[in-house]
Amino acid sequence: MTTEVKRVFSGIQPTGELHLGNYVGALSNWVKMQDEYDETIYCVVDLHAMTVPYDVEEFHAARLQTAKLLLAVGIDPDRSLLYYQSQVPQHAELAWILGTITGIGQLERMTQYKEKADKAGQNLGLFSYPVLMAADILVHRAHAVPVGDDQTQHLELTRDLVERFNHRFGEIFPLPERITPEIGARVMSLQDPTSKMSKSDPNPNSRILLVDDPDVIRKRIKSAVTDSETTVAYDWDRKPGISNLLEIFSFFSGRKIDDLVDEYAEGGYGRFKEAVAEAVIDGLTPIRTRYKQLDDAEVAHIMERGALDARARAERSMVEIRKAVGLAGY
Ligand code: AQP
Repeated sequence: MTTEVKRVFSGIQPTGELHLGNYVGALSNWVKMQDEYDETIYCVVDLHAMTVPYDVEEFHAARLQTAKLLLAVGIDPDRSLLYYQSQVPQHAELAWILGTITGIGQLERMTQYKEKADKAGQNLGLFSYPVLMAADILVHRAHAVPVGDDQTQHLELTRDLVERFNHRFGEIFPLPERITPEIGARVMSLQDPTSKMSKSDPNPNSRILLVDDPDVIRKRIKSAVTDSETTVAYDWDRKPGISNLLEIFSFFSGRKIDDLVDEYAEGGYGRFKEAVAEAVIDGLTPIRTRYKQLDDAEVAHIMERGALDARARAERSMVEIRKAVGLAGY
């Protein structure tokens, strides 16, 4: 059932607003891969976001806001399939099937589960989150998955499940490859450069949102935690704060880290931070502008159209999967 068409799948949760880490680590690759692969499929994974406590109205609004941001960063609905996960029930059906070949011990080792369960409390959905993520990827038989570094363990589980499933039921799924950017695969918090920038960090100064205006961006970068020295250098062990800013700077300016270090090594952190802020502002301004121009009803229509197409594609896969596992017919 493997095919010559090279297909990309990735998803993002509609929990809160999207931040620089999401963009640098994942979304920028989503956009690029539209030119590099035959098919790109992107999903707002709302079922995943239900695994932590949420407010129903805010959650509903965040789905649409996330869809709008994806369009604003450059996902083109004429070239990519874009939809809400919950509108395609085959994701959940395949997750059930994959769950029957997933070991409990393997899920218990997932660091994201441990971290989130500590913060938000345990539930079965949170525990089986990586199985649903595997189903998201495999229901489209994707070959490549652009994600940040934090998803490495989940992708490994997906690859294990592919091998286990194919061995038991026949060659149904291709082995998906994780695609991460060379720099910025893990953008760190601006307030604690030893932990990743995250939507759920209670301190808003820890992150920059894609819709933040220039003044907020300047303030957040100015107050980013660094160290007590004055020389700009790329050294994650000794200078995690400065190294994080250097990666962000390099991403947005398109310049090499060595080049930036040469130019900004001396001259103090103040001047360096100002330059980082201006590069980020230049990069995010077009996204913010496009976001403001998008019409809610039009975006809802795009998502509806995407779901129709995604359901048809996912069902084609499921017909073969059901047959392989012995669930076809009456
Ligand atoms: N700090 C980051 N650096 C690089 N990539 C990141 N990603 C997230 N944070 C960073 C990548 O963004 C994609 C979408 O993430 P998600 O929203 O589906 O899941 P997440 O990893 O749970 O995002 P957050 O912000 O960290 O949310 P919370 O706070 O809820 O845990 C993924 O490809 C992810 O790798």
